[in-house]
Amino acid sequence: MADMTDSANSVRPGTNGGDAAPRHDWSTDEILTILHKPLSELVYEAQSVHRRFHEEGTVQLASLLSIKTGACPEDCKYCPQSAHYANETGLERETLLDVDTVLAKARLAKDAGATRFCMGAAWREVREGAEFDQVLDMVRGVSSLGMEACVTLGMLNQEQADRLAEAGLNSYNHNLDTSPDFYGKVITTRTYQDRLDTIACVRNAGIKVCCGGIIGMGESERDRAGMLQVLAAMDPHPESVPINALVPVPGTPLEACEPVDPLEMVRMIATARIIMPQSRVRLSAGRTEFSRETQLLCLLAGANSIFYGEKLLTTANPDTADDIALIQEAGLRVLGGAANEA
Ligand code: SAM
Ligand code: DTB
Ligand code: SF4
Repeated sequence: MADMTDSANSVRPGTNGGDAAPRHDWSTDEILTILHKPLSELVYEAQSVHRRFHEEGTVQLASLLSIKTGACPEDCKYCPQSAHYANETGLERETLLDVDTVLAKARLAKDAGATRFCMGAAWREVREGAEFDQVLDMVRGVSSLGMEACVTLGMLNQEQADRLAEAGLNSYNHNLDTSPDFYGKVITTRTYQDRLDTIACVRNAGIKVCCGGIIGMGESERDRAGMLQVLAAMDPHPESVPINALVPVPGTPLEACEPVDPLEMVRMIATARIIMPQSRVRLSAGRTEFSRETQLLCLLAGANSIFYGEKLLTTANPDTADDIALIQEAGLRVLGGAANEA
């Protein structure tokens, strides 16, 4: 195998050298070596891979909507929607939104330039019944608007994934969140293997996989590399890899975590780009704490999507006009075109 410590000079980074097939055998040590490269080299390498695999220079705008908020039985320590911390966070629970409300939001997002609409439910898992049928209608409605429909509904089984595929779902978001080693410090109510099993059902149903994680929860750099190792071992790689910086919500057990060093976010994005060259790398939660310049660096280091709209699921996100200006300042274009004239 090639010595990947000098991959920029020896082989096409992220691939098996001469051919363009992405690699799935990255070791955690190799990934750690990339994460630790001198920043100028790391960003150069990531930008080179990015240009080779994503010639068009576009950024996808994905809008998010929480279709069912709060009261989630899981204990994810970062999450304001967990019922375990509801007394401390004070987040109001809401029942599932109706289909018309969701489709009206999707239309607004489309008019503002988004080409992907992601709907999130604070569920531990999907359960058959009227609520799931309602979500299937939302998926049908969003796809019929010509947008990529994405949902994140917790765990699911094969039959449920097949029904989502039939309804026209483009992607299912289910994150690993962190490395297998650190995972138990963040979540105890579902296992890492549960997550991998859900992702396998999504893949088997022919739905695109959106899978990434969070940095800034107290994990080590080896944990960050370990999470990327599991993602890159997936064959094919997840089509979409969201990298979130922890939003430390007051009342959650992780409220006092140190803010993520902006350059660590750049490093994480650049490394994801290098080892998963064809994936869409999403600069996700945490942008309100990052300067314009940090976000520009992330775009230069290979991020080619952002969440767009005033809200993520329950927390704030930058202004849409600022985001369009940011993309223009980077010399990039919005995927799909609608927002480029704004
Ligand atoms: N309940 C579903 C699940 O866990 O798969 C879907 C919704 S959940 C909110 C989706 C993802 O959002 C989580 O896996 C996590 O990576 C991310 N997330 C949640 N709270 C966050 C926070 N405070 N900061 C950064 N990312 C967060
Ligand atoms: C993902 O990786 N990040 C998004 C999306 N997938 C669903 C969610 C971020 C949530 C941030 C906390 C909140 O707004 O509640
Ligand atoms: Fe529930 Fe998802 Fe939040 Fe975990 S991340 S508490 S599963 S909504």
